[in-house]
Amino acid sequence: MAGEPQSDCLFCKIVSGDIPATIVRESETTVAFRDINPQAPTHVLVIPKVHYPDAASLAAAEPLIAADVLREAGEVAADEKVDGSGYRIILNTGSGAGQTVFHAHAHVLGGRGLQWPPG
Ligand code: IU
Repeated sequence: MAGEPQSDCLFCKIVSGDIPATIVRESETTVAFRDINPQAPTHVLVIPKVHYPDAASLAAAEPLIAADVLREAGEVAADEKVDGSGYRIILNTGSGAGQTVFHAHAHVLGGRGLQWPPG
């Protein structure tokens, strides 16, 4: 069923606690944890507890949870004190855009200068 945990999904296993992660925030609907391959001094992933393959499909099915992900991303930036200097919320969507894990997630990147356009 849509949104149900997927047995082959790494991020579903982080939600269930079967795979460890450095969790920095948790809400009723989301988990935020440090990326294992950080691309900036702050690099945190915010994921919904429900399984959708990308942010757009999450937003279409569960718009309130998609909003929770964005709110939590902002809270991460405040917790990490990168909100003053500026930070980026990134939603890679599709393999051509660099998505490698097909459970919706928002990257929160900050703590260094960020170029535009991104590569
Ligand atoms: P992407 O947008 O799908 O490319 O982002 C997936 C991210 O998940 C990527 O930055 C990985 O470093 C990160 N990640 C992780 O934090 N823990 C893991 O066990 C795995 C990937 I696999």
